[in-house]
Amino acid sequence: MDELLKIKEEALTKIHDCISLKELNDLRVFYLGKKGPMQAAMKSMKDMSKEERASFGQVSNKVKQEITQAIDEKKLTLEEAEMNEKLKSEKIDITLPSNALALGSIHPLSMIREELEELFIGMGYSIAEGPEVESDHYNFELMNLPKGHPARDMQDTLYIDENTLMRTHTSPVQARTMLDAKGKGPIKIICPGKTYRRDDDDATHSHQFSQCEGLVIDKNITMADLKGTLELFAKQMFGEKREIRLRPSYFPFTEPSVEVDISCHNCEGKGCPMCKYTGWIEILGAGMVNPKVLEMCGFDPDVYQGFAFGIGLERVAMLKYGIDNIRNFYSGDLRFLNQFTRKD
Ligand code: FA5
Repeated sequence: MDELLKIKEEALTKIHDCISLKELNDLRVFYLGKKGPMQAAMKSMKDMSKEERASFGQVSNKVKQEITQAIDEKKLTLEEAEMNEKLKSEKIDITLPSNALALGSIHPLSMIREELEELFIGMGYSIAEGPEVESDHYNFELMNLPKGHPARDMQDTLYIDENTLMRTHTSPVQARTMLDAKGKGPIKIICPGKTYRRDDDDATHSHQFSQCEGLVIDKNITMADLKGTLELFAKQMFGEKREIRLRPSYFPFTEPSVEVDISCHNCEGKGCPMCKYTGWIEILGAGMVNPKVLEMCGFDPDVYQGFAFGIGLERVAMLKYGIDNIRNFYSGDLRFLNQFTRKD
């Protein structure tokens, strides 16, 4: 009996002090298994009287029960502690700042193009496209610039062969759109895209640049519609206070033709280096579609009229963002590009 109680005390102490499930399992095997001290003590039963054996049996069962219960309770405690430890080690601190993702920025020319597209789509225009490698026919002939026309010199051309060229402006898309419409209006399109000229590169000129063409054809279109549209464009791109001024000009494909100036947003029209002290900055060419062009492109000029404009996108971006050299747009220099952060 003393031996049993000694075994119990020793087992309960060891169970109490045990710190891992593995150790606890070893204790279970040791104290409750066949080769443990309990079994060894039981062997002495054969020398006992019947009464002694009965009470010894009772006590040994009780000891076994107590050890089992102690092990079960300890197991629960250890499992809980283990789980808590695991949770602690796997805890995620969602308040920690994340690693910043290196986001690219939208190219300033794309920003201007997208802004223009949004503005004109809002006014019911759709976006038209045309090829950059264009035929002389669309780029010049249908724009009322037959071979030998002196105004062809206004646009120094990169020819691929006698009849194929890199488009010098987005105006051939006017002809393509009108011919597609087969003489039936209305037409309301803009066409942003790349254009090419044999110009010497300098701070404001590039051999490849971007334009945005605009064309509206319908009945009863007047110069007032053109002016209202361009005024809205100027205010949207450069601010509510902007005004526009139309100066007579010449383009073979529009009659009358105008150069459009915008009041300088840098000096509010007072005069500064940006506007060469005139208070105005030239921004685009425009006019009423020449009846000859309408006719060549399948529209009856007695029924339909239209206006058209051609905006230099680099020029708009340079004015809007205060960029002083057109080459910045094409250099891919990240110090330049990173200044234009994404709106989103
Ligand atoms: C034209 O190209 C006409 N097609 C515009 C037009 C369309 C007039 C419809 C009437 C009706 P112009 O050659 O002026 O026009 O060019 C228009 C704009 O393109 C210029 O105001 C300028 O901003 C830009 N541009 C012209 N050449 C270059 C160049 N080498 N580099 C950068 N921008 C240029």
